[in-house]
Amino acid sequence: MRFLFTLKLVTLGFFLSSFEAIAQDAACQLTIEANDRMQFNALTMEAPASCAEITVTLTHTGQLPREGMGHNWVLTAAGDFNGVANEGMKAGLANNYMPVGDSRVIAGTEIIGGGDTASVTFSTSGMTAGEEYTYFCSFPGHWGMMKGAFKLV
Ligand SMILES: [Cu+2]
Repeated sequence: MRFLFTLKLVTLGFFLSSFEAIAQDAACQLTIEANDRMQFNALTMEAPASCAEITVTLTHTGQLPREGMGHNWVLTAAGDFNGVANEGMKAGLANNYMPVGDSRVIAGTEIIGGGDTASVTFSTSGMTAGEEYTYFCSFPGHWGMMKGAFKLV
């Protein structure tokens, strides 16, 4: 009888912890949209600091092609944003307007056009909870409007 009871508790604990793991996993999956009016649909994004990895999925809800109204989602430390944005412009569309091999780029998706989706998964190991990071679209001229604050909370 006692054995059965213990077994049930262990089973319950197992289910609870797998439920927590699933909930935790879902909280580490973020989505954001960009449109033909050069806008993201969110000015801030956050994820739990307990996420070892975060996946961000960007959907371009517009119709314009990537050459004219392409968007991506790039993450840097707030202080690195300007430099990365400017150097990204020189890197060109072939490099998704991101400086190649630049360690200041924490994460970045490819540039997509209307109707497309892109995602990126990155490790949070070098990031600090509570610190402000900047996400932006590195397509030339877009980051004035298309940027926001990212935090691990
Ligand atoms: Cu853009």
